[in-house]
Amino acid sequence: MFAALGGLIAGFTALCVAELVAAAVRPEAGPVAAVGGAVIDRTPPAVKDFAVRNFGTDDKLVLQLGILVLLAVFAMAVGVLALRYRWTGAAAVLVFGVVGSVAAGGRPEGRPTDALPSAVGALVAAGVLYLLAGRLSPVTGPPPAAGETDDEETADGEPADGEQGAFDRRGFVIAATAAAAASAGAGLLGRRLQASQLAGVSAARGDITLPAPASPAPAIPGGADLGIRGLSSFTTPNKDFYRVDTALVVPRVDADRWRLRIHGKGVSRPVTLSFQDLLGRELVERDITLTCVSNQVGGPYVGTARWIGVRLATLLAEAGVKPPSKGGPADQIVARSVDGMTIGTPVEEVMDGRDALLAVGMNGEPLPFDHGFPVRMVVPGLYGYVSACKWIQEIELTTFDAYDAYWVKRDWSREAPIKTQSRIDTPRPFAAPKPGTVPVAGVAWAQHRGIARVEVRVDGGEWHTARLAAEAGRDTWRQWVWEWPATTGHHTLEVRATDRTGATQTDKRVGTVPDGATGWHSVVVDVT
Ligand SMILES: Nc1nc2c(c(=O)[nH]1)N[C@H]1C(S)=C(S)[C@@H](COP(=O)(O)O)O[C@H]1N2
Ligand SMILES: [Mo]
Repeated sequence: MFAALGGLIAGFTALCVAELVAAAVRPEAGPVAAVGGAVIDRTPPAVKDFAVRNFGTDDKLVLQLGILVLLAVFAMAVGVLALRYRWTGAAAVLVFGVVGSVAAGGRPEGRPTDALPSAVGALVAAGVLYLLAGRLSPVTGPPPAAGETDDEETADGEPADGEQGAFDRRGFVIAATAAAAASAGAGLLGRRLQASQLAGVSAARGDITLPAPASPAPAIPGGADLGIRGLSSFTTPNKDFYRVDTALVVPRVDADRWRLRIHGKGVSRPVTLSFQDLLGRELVERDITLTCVSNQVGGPYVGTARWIGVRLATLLAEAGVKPPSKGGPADQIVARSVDGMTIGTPVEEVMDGRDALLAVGMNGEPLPFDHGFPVRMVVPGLYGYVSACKWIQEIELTTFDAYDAYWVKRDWSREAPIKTQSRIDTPRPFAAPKPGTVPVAGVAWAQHRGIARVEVRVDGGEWHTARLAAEAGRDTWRQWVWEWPATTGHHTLEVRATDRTGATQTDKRVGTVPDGATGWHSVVVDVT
């Protein structure tokens, strides 16, 4: 019992000390974040998909809790081990340090110093465990005076803590308390330092004023938002915008020190741009709907924002890049983020005239940290994993043959245009509306093709054409509504959309891997 407690305290020490060192190195290098990141990198697509689906954005919290629980179990085991074999126990703690260090240094963006938090944390923890284990070993020399053997375990003849003899309990408790308190102090100080660093970057973001765009977004037609209760608003507020990424610690980039490098195959004039360089260029503002390939039929990973940024095609053309159709040698743009993500986007689509942006703003403010501050890519019509690199810092022109980006190495498709989809937002599943007219409403999207028609049917009957909201553009979703004359009973509502190429959404259900889910969204309701 005491041995396990000693192990736990040593584990706690390791984490707290590592937190303090991470404040000096960088928050991402902390052991839990590093091991978590390494786990994410190695998660098979099916599991990642399961995590995104079941825990949503909480998947990261679940992962971190899982790591902590495992660590606690191991720490207790190591504590028990240390009781018997002091040196081996301390050495076992160092093994954890090595795991954390390798995980931190081995991340795609890992730097050698990233190994420090885990390494230092483990060293200190090994020392603490060694000392605590020493307090637990039977006291040699004369047995303690009768008055000092003070508890039940020894009183009934059972040695304390299994086969352990009498030990200096008071000494252990004092040492353990001191170790725990010192660790907590170090941990709190580490957190404090990290928080004040973050506060500095946040304040700097708050001070940024985005210039007015040279090309403002076309006005959203009044009828684009049907204003129906339960229906997603046309523009998704930043705080409600879905977030999907592999970052356990959201990168906080200093915009003043940020640079973007454009180089590679067919780049005759490589460039490096600063944030001010971007703000000084012609800014374009557009409403664009972003969608995640991991979105299930009917799922939440889709949203529309008003993005402001620089046209990527213009920057590429200035750098001398030509699309493959004009004889350019590169067919893939590989975007790299500060957190080591790589995202491969076809050059042809980026340069075909669509509003592919290096975005600096989202819904009237600088990009939120969660959504890629200071700069990210947004390309209408392509799923986020092949187009929407957040925290971008490098654009390399290459070929699809020469390089597979992060998700492609993990079984997702090289190219992934967004599939035509529609979703019923209201009524909600298992809602119980009253008989009579019930508005069935939702959104449909087929970015860069546009939505031409949406149809709804009840219980597999005839399709009814829904009323479409005014079209804001081909790159955004479109709301729709159908007034359902609902009758009492259990009913299944289904929806399908047709895009402007005339293609109707297939009813064939496929999962999200490798290039996006298909099938019709259905909702079951009980009219009473
Ligand atoms: N650096 C980085 N950029 C990234 C990702 C990521 O994991 N890391 N995920 C991509 C995916 S899969 C999607 S769907 C979009 C989501 O953007 P959002 O979180 O702003 O909605 O970001 C893309 N850009
Ligand atoms: Mo995604």
